[in-house]
Amino acid sequence: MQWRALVLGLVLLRLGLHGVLWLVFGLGPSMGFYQRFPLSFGFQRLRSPDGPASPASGPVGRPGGLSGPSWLQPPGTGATQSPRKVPRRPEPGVCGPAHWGYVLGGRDRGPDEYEKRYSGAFPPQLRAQMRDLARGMFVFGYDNYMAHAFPQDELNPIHCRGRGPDRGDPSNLNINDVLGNYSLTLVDALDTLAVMGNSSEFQKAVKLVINTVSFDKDSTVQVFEATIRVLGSLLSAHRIITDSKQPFGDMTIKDYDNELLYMAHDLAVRLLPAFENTKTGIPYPRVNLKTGVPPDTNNETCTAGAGSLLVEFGILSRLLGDSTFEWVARRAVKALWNLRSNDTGLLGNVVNIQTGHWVGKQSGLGAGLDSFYEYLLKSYILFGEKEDLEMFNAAYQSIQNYLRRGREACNEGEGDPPLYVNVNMFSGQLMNTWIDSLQAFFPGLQVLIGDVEDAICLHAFYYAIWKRYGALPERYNWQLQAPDVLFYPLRPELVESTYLLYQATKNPFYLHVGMDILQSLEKYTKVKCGYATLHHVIDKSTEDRMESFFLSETCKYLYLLFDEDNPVHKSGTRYMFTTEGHIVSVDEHLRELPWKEFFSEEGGQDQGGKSVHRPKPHELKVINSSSNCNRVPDERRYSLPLKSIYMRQIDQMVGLI
Ligand code: DMJ
Repeated sequence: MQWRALVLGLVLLRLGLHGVLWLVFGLGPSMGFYQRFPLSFGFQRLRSPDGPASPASGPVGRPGGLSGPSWLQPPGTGATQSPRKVPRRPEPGVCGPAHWGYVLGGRDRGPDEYEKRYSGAFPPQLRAQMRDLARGMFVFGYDNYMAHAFPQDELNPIHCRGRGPDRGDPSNLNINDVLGNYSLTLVDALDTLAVMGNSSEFQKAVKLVINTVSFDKDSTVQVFEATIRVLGSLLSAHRIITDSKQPFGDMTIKDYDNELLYMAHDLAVRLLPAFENTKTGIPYPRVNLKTGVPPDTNNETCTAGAGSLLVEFGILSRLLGDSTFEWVARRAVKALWNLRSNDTGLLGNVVNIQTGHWVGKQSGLGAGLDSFYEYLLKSYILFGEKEDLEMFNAAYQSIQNYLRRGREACNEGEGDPPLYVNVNMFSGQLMNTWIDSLQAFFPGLQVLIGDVEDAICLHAFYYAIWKRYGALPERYNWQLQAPDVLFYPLRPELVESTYLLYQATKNPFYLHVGMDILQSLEKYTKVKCGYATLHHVIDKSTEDRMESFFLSETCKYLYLLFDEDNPVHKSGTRYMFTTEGHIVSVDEHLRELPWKEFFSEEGGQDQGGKSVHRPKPHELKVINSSSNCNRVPDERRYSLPLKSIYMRQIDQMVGLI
């Protein structure tokens, strides 16, 4: 009897092991819908490395250097590894269904047909169940924040307490860069409430923000974090409130007098000192909201931090009719852009704002650079300024030339599947063998430009890592096939890309990915009063922190993935997401330059050759206090139809959404 039980046990163990291997190394069951969506990607493709990775040392990346995956080799060193040409963008008018057809392999099929065909692969009831699970996730986190943490910045979900800046340790930048003592989580979550159609809570939350949040605080925060999490959210909520169409339900606020816009202006003015007294025009990374740039401040900033302020600052400028904010943000982008390597066209990840010297020469798609690229494209989508698109296109080509390794096509040909690695900005040489979890946003950006096939592939790589750990480690070493940095702070990037790829392809594969992510978040991160950071993706221990982007991004993208009829994709208005996931409608009004009557676009001269006044850094405050602040957005402008030329541009850029 015992003997039989032993044999049965061994058989079951073997079957279980097979199941685990299949889940870890494959991308999931071979169901019908994969037949038209042939993705075969898993870690088994990698050859075992001969030895441990040696980051940034030795001949890594040189032809004939270390053996291992072909990602170690620079582009152009193997028969199948020439630098990839950026695929031709769909022509205006070819976007949409025809392009979707192309993505899925049948040129003549529109998304509806695919939806019909695959609807059985993810039943509508299951979709509704997942949508409710995502909403429940948000509500649990939000309610607990309101009950245990508000008015503090963040929720400590394990001990059910609030968290504010670490006054005892000003060098604790992990906390102090983000937490400004301004009810961060509530502010950051505003538009998620609207997207989920919760008008009563949205109205309550907006009033609470108006009545209780102040920026007159002795807090030294990172300019970038304050911009994307707070400024961006205030502007997004303001636009939702003042939208004459109200697609999310009644999100109007009784007697609303543009208070959120004024608050955004107040915050932005407090951030402006970061742009003064900098020799390059690249801003200081941190300011004190009361006193300006601290005397002992650091002159080094990361590229993404300094160069991804243009969307929020540009929106603010265009709503107020005050060029100052856009001007300083644009000046920073251009200053960084001009410092790119002449040889590779790449930028590094850390720069000295006074000397323009690159302190960090690593060029990649993750930490330090991610949203820099994202905002070149998104600024163009929003404002229609051609130079932003030109910079983006050039950057994208350099990325293809130097960062992309592996074979040319996603799912066929010899060699390893493509991967984007970290290289030295000047030489293009590989600097290390890890990628970080922030880089998982990139497939979403590729969807926006129509490079969907490559997006599918990179997303699959990240999903394979997720499947292995039930989360994304902060850094994953692709040579060792193991995490380098083990925490997962509930980041949204993989969900964001999953959502955008689902919108582009309508392939239910992405719903399965979303379900998988939802379920592992529930399983490993849900704690007594919210969702906790995973301290260790392998042993699944947790940390007592729930970052505000969990509510503003992770939950929002998960919800939108399953909420097929959400106004974000069904109302007829085109929405763009800021890097913090805040929705902004793409409309004509934001493509106007309300200050054109005062300043010409090109340096110092108007079109008639007359010299005109340009704002100089030392004049910034004067310009602001002479204030355009009272100039409120003209409601009539909102109802103008988009000009067809802009429509075409938008189609070209966001036609897939
Ligand atoms: C968010 O604050 C934003 O998405 C930002 O662009 C990157 N980091 C976090 C999420 O991981």
